[in-house]
Amino acid sequence: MNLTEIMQAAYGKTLSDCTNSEIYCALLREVNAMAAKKQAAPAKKKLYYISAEFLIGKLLSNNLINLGVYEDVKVQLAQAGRSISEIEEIEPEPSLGNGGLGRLAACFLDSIATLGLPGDGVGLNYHFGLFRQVFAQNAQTAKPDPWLSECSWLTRTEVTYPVVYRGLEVTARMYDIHVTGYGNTTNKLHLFDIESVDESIVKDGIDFDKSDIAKNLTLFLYPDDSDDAGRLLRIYQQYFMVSCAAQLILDEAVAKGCTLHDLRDYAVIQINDTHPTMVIPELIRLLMARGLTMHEAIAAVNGCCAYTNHTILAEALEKWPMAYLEQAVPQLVPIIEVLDNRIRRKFDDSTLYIIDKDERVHMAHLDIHYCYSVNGVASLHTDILKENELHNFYRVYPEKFNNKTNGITFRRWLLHSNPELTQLLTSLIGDGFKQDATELQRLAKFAKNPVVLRKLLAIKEGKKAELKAFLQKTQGICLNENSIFDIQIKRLHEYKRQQLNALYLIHKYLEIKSGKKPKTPITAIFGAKAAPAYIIAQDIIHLILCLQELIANDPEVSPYLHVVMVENYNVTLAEKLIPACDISEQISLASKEASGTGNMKFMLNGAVTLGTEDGANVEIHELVGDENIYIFGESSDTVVQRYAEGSYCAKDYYKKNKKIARAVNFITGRELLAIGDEERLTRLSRELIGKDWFMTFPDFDAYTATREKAYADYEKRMEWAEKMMMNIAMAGYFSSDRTIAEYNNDIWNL
Ligand code: 26V
Repeated sequence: MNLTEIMQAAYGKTLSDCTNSEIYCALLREVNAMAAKKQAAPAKKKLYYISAEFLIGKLLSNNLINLGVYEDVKVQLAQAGRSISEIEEIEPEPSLGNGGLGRLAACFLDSIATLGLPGDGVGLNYHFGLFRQVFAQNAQTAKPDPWLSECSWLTRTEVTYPVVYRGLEVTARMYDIHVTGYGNTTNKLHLFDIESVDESIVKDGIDFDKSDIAKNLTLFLYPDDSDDAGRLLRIYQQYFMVSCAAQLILDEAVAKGCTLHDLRDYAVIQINDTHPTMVIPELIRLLMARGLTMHEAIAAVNGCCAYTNHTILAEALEKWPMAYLEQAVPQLVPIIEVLDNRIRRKFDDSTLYIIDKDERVHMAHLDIHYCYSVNGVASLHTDILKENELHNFYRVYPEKFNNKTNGITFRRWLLHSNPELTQLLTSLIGDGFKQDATELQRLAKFAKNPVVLRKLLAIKEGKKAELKAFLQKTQGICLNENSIFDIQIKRLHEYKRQQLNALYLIHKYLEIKSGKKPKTPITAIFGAKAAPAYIIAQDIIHLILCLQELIANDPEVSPYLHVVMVENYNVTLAEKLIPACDISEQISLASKEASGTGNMKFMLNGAVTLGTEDGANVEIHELVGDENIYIFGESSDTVVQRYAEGSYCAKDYYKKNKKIARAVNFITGRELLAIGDEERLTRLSRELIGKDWFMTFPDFDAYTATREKAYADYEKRMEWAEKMMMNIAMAGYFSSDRTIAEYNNDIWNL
């Protein structure tokens, strides 16, 4: 790639005379042209990864890396006095996901292309994605987050489909984004949209008229579903996505010679959580319209659909009232009824029914009956599905259940986000790990080598200084780079227990006040968005922001403890925070976090985990051993049992444990009330004492003690560096290349 020639041809200017935007747009066009040339010839059988979320992050650097031209471009820019990081800043980040599930889908697309497998993503082109988070008066407010612009990775295609609802027909158009594989072929992410969407109906933050479907269908990801209109809109969105996907799948299969009876030889559909579940009845409907009997259509669909479960939280398992489906997509109702009747005839067990006694459709049940594979996303999660949550289904379909422990793409989470570490690892073990991540294990032999360990520590220091500069520039936050960076970044949810972290910080604040100062100062960093309708989550953000203000203004404590909540946490921020982290907070209530993937990104970048035996933490623990991780808290068995017995009483802990009482009372104490909102703080404290549904109190003492132990160990720098090295060495298992190879071997057979 010759940038001088490209800029001359595009703008008639030298590289140094071009603006950053001009360079960004020219590079984008060039990358797209290169990617287009790398598309493989259509394979007979293809994977369709349908997902309501694809949290792809910025694409420029990632694509340059995958196409093998990143270094070249960086050098050419530098020679013209320009920097690649300034060009990267121009790119808007599409916020097409909530969190882990969407980011996983993006990592998977990268690995599918990298392994040279024929597989495309299918989703929706939300104009404003998830909201942009803005803090005001120590609280979260939500604003639209537009990302579509003239110069975009999205290309408009000529593919259009009709999508029919009760009393409404819209025309869908497909837009494509190239998915580059690392040194391999290119696949596509297909995002569907309609042209009648009207961005101007968004008023007042993210409020809009939820009833005008033709204008609002693809405005936002998961619009507020706290009311009926919001829930109905989600059904409209989901049906739009799956109807487009189904039409695309059938068209592509038929073009390759499929007779429809043999659909399974042409298509495999991975259903990412229950959001795309309606693809099952929709495909059956379309196959029947093309001449198959119901029986034949069901068999054809069953042969190509596979389902991934990403959560066991009851409130997150979708159950749509039949009345809503009647109102939006009446054509699916008789099909779903037939599917349910077949189950009722076959099994004398109402827990297996698709339609319950309240006329609600259990989307996960539909998936399990009519998919040929059902998988969980970490070993513990799959075990819990089999033994508890989906036990009755496991009994009748043991052969369908399998585990696929999540993974992350090392291209983005190591090569791109931490080139300095990548360079060190390459100098030690060569660059084979870039293709085969398990080669990282060869680093173990350097775990006691002081010269290497000092280099590792120096890289961490450098990334901390970089994060400091970045947050200073973008958010006006000033970090102490000589402190311990202790980071919790993930969606704000009670089960993830940011409130436990906050209780520790209150405890620590009070300890410092009483004269117990930490050897090395501590910086506790949070990043999290909360669903706008999730009141307690908003209250927890409020508490953290109030603590941040209180401590920053307390000269007795601020030299030793700094609480920071970064605004609008997203993929770009994660790429800066993770390489700079010392301690990775993975403190969900055991049994509740299906897997987590941030935990894997942190370990790969040499952070040490402080966590519960939950999700993939269990597998991290097994791999690195007790010496290289800080595990605390009650086991998932105990937690499951407590819920079953209904035996947990928060108030008992509050009454008996002085430290818990002191920390909880502080929430509504004089200092915080002087800064914060009384209603929010009281509600949160009442919630904790009266309910504490996610059991923070039983783990409080163990968490505090284990966190102190980690801080004490941090002082022994060489021993700490050894832990860092062992985490990196054992991270290879968590490459999404491994996960995708397993999906392909066990489920897709491409
Ligand atoms: C969704 C909702 C929606 C309604 C309100 C409450 C609520 C709570 C949780 C969810 C989660 C939806 C599924 C999900 O995102 N699961 C995440 O998937 C990741 C990738 O497999 C996994 O690493 C995370 O542990 C899991 O939470």
